[in-house]
Amino acid sequence: MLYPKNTVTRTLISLDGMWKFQPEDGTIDPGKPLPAPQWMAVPGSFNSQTPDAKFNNRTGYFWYETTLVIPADQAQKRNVLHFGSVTHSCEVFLNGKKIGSHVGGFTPFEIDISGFAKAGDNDLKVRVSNILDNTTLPSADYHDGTVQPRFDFFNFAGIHRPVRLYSTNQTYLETIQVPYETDLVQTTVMPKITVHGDFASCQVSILDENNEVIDTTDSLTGELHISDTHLWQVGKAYLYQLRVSLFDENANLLDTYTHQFGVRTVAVKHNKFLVNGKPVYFQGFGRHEDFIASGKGLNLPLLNLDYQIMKDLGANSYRTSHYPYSEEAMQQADREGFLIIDEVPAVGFFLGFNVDLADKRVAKSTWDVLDPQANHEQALREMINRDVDHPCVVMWSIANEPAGHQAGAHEYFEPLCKLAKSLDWQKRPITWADIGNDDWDVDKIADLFDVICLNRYFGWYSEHGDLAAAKQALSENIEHWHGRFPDKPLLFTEFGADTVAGLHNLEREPYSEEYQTDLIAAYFDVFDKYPYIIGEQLWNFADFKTSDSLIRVNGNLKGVFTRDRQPKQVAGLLKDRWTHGVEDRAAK
Ligand code: GCB
Repeated sequence: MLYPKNTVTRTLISLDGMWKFQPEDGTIDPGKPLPAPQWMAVPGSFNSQTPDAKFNNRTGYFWYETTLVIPADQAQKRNVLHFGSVTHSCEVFLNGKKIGSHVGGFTPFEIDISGFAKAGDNDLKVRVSNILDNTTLPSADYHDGTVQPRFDFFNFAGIHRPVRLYSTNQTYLETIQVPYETDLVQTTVMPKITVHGDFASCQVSILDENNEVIDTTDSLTGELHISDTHLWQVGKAYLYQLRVSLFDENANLLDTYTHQFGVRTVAVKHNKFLVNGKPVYFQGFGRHEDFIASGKGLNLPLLNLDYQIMKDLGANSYRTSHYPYSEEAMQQADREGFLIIDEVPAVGFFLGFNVDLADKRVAKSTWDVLDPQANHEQALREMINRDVDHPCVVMWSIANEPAGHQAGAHEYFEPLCKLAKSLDWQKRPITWADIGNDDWDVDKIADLFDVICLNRYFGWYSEHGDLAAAKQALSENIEHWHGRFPDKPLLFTEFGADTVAGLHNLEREPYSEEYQTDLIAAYFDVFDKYPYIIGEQLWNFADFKTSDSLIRVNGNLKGVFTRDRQPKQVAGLLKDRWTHGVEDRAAK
């Protein structure tokens, strides 16, 4: 699936704006106008656009409605509706007829509406579900019409990313991927292009950043060459474009599309993570797509601000915890030279988490009770197909904090790891974010992955308030993991402390800005001792909304920034550290 763009042969119409919206209540007929609608902004979560908590927390089905106007000259063409994402699943109706559906809330899908749409006004309705259960990604307990999330972020739902109508001719480019081989100077590009329909000839060219053509072929399967390659580098992006054009026998243009890519290599070797053959050190965050009013909806000014804040601190990376972020976020990471760990929404795959925490014993294995394999495979396919050509993506994360220590975990993950490698022409490294319960002595899955990512909360959920003990536990944990997997790099993908912005405490106690600063500094002291630690990504970039619970006061407060992006004290520590010595940390 190609990211929708206007080109000489393609017209793009945005359907973003105010749509009509109504929770399902037995009165809705897809063939008739919604009987009692309210306004809802698209893109955006529906949960944070009213002050009514009961409404915002509701579980079930929700209807969106808008008028899709197709200009007469466009009606002759092939017309496609493209959704950036609808969370978590949906059915789409045009003029009262169901024309498609999609499961999975964080990846795009599209529907060819040519046979159903007419010139002029068309009634478009989307029936969205926010129901999650034992088969879905993310995972949740679904009982008596309510969802109990097994994850620590608010179950935002709705039409989260842009909705666009685009038109093509009957012959069109279906997919483009840009596999290449490079010795970092000479690059050979072997595009993989699929076309629907007939064409007489084609032209495939590589353009540099000045839009100069640097090589061309007249075959869809031809090789192209870049001599003196401008590499895509961390913090110093360079992006090429592959332009593909199809012609009929009279040399009329049938379709044309330009697809962006960057050239760089990624490898894991002897405890190091190499980009373009040089070790890198990941500095950055676990994050969330989360904000006031827009919820998880695409918010471009916020997206830009977040990159600027992260760059200002000297961050060079983040993990898309705990689901693939918008394509626009990945495009920006390509431009800014960020390193992205791209994560599927496999979160909450740990049954009996509380029981396990309390007495280290679970009645039944997660892998006997949950049944998410088919959806997990689908989510991996959709994420990798969407993001495979983004140079920013340097690693796939197959899950966050699964019960990797329970019986059946290895059998569950092995085929998914193979699938991830098989879908990716680059064979990027794969990882998962390990939870403390699935520790070095009980883990059954680490051998499947290239990098061990650790989420650890010494000094917070254990050794609470005692940083000397936390440092000791952290060091021991690192040494144990390294002892068991001496060749695998370790990357800390979560560590942090809930911190109430503005709370200061002379004794530097938990929840104060001082404690958060001390805890992060303590982790840094420990990390610097070990050459095989390849990075530090704090939890979290910013405070974020969660469901209510005894340990969540106005959400998760482990942000380095508040939800409205005001810095806490620890931001100064990060800037001091990250704007100095990153090369030394990478080379240590
Ligand atoms: C974790 C989870 C993350 C939570 C975090 C916390 O381990 O991966 O989703 O938000 O802990 O703050 O408890």
